[in-house]
Amino acid sequence: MSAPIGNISIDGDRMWATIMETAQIGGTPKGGIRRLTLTDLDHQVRDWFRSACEAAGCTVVVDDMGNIFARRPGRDPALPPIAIGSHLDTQPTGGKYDGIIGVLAGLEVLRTLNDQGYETNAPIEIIDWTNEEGSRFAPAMLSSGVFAGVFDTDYAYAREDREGQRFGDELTRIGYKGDVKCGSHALGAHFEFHIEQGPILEAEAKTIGVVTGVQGMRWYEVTVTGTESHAGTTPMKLRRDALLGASRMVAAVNDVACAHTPDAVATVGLIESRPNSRNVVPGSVFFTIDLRHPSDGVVAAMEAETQAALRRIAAESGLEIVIERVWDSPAVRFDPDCIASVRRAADLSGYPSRDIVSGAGHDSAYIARVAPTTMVFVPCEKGLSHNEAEHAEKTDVVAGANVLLRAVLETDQRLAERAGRGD
Ligand code: HGY
Ligand code: MN
Ligand code: MN
Repeated sequence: MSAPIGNISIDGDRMWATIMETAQIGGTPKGGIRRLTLTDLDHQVRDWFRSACEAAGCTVVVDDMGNIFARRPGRDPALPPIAIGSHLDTQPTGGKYDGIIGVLAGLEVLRTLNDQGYETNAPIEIIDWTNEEGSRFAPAMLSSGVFAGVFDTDYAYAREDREGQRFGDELTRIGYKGDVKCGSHALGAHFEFHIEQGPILEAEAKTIGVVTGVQGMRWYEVTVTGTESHAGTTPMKLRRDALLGASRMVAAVNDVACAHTPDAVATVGLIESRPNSRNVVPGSVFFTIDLRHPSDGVVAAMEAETQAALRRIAAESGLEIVIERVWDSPAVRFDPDCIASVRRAADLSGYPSRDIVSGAGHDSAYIARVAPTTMVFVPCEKGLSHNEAEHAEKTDVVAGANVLLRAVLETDQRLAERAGRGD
């Protein structure tokens, strides 16, 4: 008979050592990680993860989107696996914890179950979802999106980075284009452990965020076209300056979010001015827009206001404009039973917790469409993330991993009983 769930704890030192070890793969001088998806560094950490899971007795399968599934067998192979998933790819100036603690806490859960000789009813699967960040290849959460049927592989393979490299070619190049069809197996449930990436838990001195859902988000690509001309000879009133117009548009995007405070956010994170020469009036500017709000209705209103503002500025400035919506991820509500298991695990473990809606996107937002899903958050310092200075306290990360472990084990028991196959 296995030990009562509440008495099983992970080995915090071992997990922390694993986080610090893999942080060296793509580690930056400022203490962050630069490990863009499908680069050689992503290849390296994938190989590391695969061998660590095999050493823990897992069978490892890679699907045709490069998602890695490390499965620990349970008592009843007929039960769909309970998954612990997140991502190992990072932003260009990412931190050590975003996505990474979710995958490595999953590995620690497996190692702990092995140490304890604990046999689950269902198999447990640790998943590394490819291209969660969407920084190199837009949109974000691309591979969990294919798994959930939101995108197909042809669309995904054709996505290009800013250098024109194709997702499918890069997946093949690093040897992670598996032959298993993405989305071809069911999941009994999906849990994701992650830093909050915002200021709320730290401000309220809460150790655990019981994540009830994810806000709505939309991405756009904008091209503004004017006329390249000589910086010294073109009179100001004759110019068609694409960068001047784009600058006014960036300010207008900011105004749209400010008109829907306190919950709306809007970001222009990527901008390219051409020909990018100091003595040429810019003739063309490409930039991206990221709009988010907990309500899909408000995101739609923000989209309409943004479109109107940008088209007005273009008309006033004599510029052409093309606005393309490249991603629409509606607001998501997670599974009530999974949420309750996280809340109970936090209470059982004596950690202060609060419900929270995720401002950041996560693979769980898409997986929630095909499996009962929720997330466990822990605070990060000053809520800072997507920054090399991202920091989480070891005690919080260990606490969160213990809540993850206990929520997964309780869910395993609940689902087995519901299937009439519990121990
Ligand atoms: O954009 C996001 O919220 C996530 O970090 N990919
Ligand atoms: Mn993440
Ligand atoms: Mn991220």
